[in-house]
Amino acid sequence: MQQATARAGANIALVKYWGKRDQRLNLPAAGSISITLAGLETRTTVTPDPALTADRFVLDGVEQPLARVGALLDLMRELARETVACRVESDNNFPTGAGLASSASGFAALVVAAAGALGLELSKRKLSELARLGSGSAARSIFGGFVEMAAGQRDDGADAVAHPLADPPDWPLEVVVAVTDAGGKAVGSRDGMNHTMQTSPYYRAWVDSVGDDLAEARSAIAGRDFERLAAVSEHSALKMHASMLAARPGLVYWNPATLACLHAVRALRAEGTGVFFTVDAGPQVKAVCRPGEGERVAGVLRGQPGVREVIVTGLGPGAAEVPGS
Ligand code: 2P0
Repeated sequence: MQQATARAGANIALVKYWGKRDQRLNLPAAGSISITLAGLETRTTVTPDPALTADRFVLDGVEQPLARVGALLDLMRELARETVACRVESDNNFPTGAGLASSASGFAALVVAAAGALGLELSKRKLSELARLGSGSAARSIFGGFVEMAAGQRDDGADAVAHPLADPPDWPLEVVVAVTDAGGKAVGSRDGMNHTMQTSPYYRAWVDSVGDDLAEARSAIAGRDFERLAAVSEHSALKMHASMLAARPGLVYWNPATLACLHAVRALRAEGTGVFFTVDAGPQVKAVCRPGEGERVAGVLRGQPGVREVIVTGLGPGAAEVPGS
């Protein structure tokens, strides 16, 4: 056993995940397709320490309740036939909990670092399954570039894992993140999706329509067809938000700056710029751009009222141990 450090990029879904078929194992009700980002990442160090009586988890310098991190460490220790307590130190280079998928990069980095620290040699498929237990979207950040997450059919979740569709250099799209509110969100993803499942009359229609969106996105990615990917991605994002808006009480994650950015992206596309938007369970807008269009789109989004910060990035690799750490 030894200290190990891993990094993982956040990912943003183009075909969204919203709803579960099993709460305990965190099994999604439908598949999803995402892109893993280069610039928004979590770095996590796991240090097995026989002097500790219990695990400790420090995020961005602040001690946190163990919760899902402790449960995942328990499971991985069981796989390694170890009992040693661990110190987990994790840092995000972007705002935590504001709809920038910090749980995705966080749990992906955690499982890779913990596997290294506990001496576990695991396949990426197994790492994806373990990351999913921490957070459904984390299963996707194990891989880089374009990634598909399967809903799976098995009760034990062994087939609810992600797999890569295309590597970043194959289609180097750019991504502009417009941060419209740096604070934490009012309702977390997990509570928000459960509330939508339980109360939204549109939830069933949402789940039933994801299969068609996945097929369309898969085919658009295989053919590098930006216009088709734009259409299906905006449709999936707006449809997910429609299901949330129809919950009781309705979940409204957007603020005026969010909406200003959506209109700005549509206006850019109408003028011929290769760009489309997506929005997760938070107020930030992610604009996905054809290679070379990112800076121009960033300039326009920076000028929208209420936009606090704009981050320009691209597609990145999957989670990996940091050598020599
Ligand atoms: C996604 N989101 O596909 C969707 C779109 C947010 C909106 O995956 O309960 O933090 O831990 O499995 O992964 C965020 O949900 O939820 C998410 P859990 P997670 O990216």
